[in-house]
Amino acid sequence: MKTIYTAAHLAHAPAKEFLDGELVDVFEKPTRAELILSAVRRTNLGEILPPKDFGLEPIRAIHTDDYLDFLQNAYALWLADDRSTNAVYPDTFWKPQFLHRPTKIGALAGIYTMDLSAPITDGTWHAAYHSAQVALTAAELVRDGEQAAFALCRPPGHHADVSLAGGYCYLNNAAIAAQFLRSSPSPVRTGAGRGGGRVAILDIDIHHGNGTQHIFYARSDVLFVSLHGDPDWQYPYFLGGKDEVGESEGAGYNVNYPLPKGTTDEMFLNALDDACNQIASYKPANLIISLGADTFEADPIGGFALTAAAYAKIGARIAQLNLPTVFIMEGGYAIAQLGENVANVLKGFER
Ligand code: Q9C
Ligand code: ZN
Repeated sequence: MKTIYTAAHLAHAPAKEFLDGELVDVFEKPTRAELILSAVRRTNLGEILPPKDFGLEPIRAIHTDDYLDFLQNAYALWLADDRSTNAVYPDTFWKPQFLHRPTKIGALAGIYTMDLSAPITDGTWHAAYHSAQVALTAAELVRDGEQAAFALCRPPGHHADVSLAGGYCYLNNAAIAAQFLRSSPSPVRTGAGRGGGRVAILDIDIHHGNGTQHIFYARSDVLFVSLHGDPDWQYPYFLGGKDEVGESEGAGYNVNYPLPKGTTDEMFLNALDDACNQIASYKPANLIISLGADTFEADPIGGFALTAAAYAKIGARIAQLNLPTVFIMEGGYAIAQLGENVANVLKGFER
């Protein structure tokens, strides 16, 4: 399969995030994407192509204009407010009982971010915009007839909501790609073809894809299925429960598999099997995989016990669905094995 990659992600390199009460070096760093790219090269997965530019429209189909303006202007406002760190962090967080609309950047950041792990640097918008274009380019390849494509997105996207950044995510690449596939019938395949049909999103990052879930929560034309650490112990804590099944039109089209700490290969593959059966009965035209490798036993912010051997099996199980599939890179922070684990999912899929 083809891989879509751009060096634009290098523009996003915040120094610090706040984790477990401490300011620490960020886990979501540029070297992640470079290591995945070299593993993809080493395995001869296929051609590596730059993204096309689809502009802002497909991004505006998911995110609000005020949020997109915030992302684009935040760092300049930060500098104008005499701040010196290389990234914007909220001073305080907005809650529903608050009545005053703030203008100060530290407070605006508290409206548009949900935690202290989505710092906004000078280059964050550039990187996030092109990360979304990477996802769109991979989606277009699949829409136009490729059986699969790998969007090597960085920064990741599944925690980003309509007007909310968080958990290293700014633009929801998977949601943007899903909406693009929904609203763009293929020029080469008509009728029951690849574009314009229903879309299933399978999220296998260890963190629940809260943004993706919420974006499609009331819709039946996009099925969201997620395997993740139970929100009782794993970030993002406020979504990801088994009882979250969708609402109104979307009731029955959201499926969560919250899993315990220490989840093994066998436990994960069992849940994946069930998730794949759900997807098969939905009969989507296209499948999007939010691909995280932070399920690995050595992941520094994970908590599952998956071994390296699991990743090819995960890819092979997904391939059994026999659907046109867009892989979209999300998390994974065990730097030494990250590239290999990701490449093994993709190779496992191709075999
Ligand atoms: N004490 C992705 O993998 N920090 N994002 C958690 C827990 C945020 C992970 C803090 C982790 C975000 C795309
Ligand atoms: Zn994650």
